[in-house]
Amino acid sequence: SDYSREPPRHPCLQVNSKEPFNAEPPRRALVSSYVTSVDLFYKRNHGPIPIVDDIERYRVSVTGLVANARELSMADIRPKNLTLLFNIRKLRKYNVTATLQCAGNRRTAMSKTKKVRGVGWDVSAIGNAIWGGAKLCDVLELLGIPKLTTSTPLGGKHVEFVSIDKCKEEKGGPYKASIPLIQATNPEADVLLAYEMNGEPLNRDHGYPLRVIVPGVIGARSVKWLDAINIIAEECQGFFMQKDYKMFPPTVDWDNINWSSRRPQMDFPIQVTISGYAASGGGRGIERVDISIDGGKTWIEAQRYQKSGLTYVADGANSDKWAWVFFEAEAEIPGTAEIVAKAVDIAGNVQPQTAEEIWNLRGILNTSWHRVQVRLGH
Ligand code: MTE
Ligand code: MO
Repeated sequence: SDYSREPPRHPCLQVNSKEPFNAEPPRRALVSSYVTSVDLFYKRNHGPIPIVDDIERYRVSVTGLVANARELSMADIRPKNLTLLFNIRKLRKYNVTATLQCAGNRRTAMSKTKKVRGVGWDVSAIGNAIWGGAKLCDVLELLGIPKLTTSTPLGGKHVEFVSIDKCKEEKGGPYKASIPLIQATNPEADVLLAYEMNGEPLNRDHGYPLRVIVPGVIGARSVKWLDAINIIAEECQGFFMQKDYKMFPPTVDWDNINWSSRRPQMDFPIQVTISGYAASGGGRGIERVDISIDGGKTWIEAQRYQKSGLTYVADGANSDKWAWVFFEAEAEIPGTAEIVAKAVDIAGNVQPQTAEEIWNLRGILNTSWHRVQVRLGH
């Protein structure tokens, strides 16, 4: 693998692995802004960052169980004013504010119960951005697959995203993942082929020139550096769908693991950190955030807010359904305290008390109460 042409990165990032490059921002920087700056957004890679330098020749092929396979150029996906004249059916650009989170976020804390394998993330493998791009459902409609389709006439039921980058988990092949066709063709699911992040063209780390954004779903399905979209009958058989990102109970260990016994993880569940974010997968809003300063014996409700345009909206209205919610609470802390934050989503999902009860072999989805020990004075 060639790591000689990696892009420049912000010096503040905590680097968890250099090759491939995996890094997260410091906790305080993360909650300083509702929309995470591109520089400080966590970076999760499985190989060297690919180089696409001839954008004119860049194509995404759409193939598989679809009647009219096609190659799409950037101009097809992101029509400039001039090319619009020649595109009879243009693809509208959408901006979707969505929180992306790695399933391995907070893995390090899970290792305290029992060691888990994987990149050792603290609490910042999560970020919120405004993604600009075409809706996947519109792209598929151009190719003859109507909105809200569960199966194509040729039997396609899943949409696979194949990338340009190569990784060792795929034995040198490309990173890939899939989502169900019904989700891909659902306009409400807001699945994007994104070419912008916070109003700027995607940078190399985040998938230039084009990536998938699957809101409300673990980051692993939001494939970067898109090369091909395949309509397939069964779920993608790639490593990251079948041999990773699955929840195994504590009775399963590396010598008795049966990967096919579990489904690939999709939605991410609820979680908060005391430094101030709460997020729930599947587009579910945050109903309440409770804060305790005595380790969970008594609770107070925190204020929640999101940003609408440039102003903060403090009614917890969940105006951006795919985005995290920031919270704030004031409490008087006696000498020492154990601060705990716990969120409830609109479906009534509550965070579990300890990582122990949800410990799993791959160390993913650590949604347990976040506890921070505080000592004042000295
Ligand atoms: N896409 C490709 N092509 N290669 C990758 O290594 N990593 C995935 C996903 N898409 C990955 C990828 C994982 S595990 C996560 S959490 C997100 O991208 C991270 O996206 P980011 O680096 O833009 O934060
Ligand atoms: Mo991830």
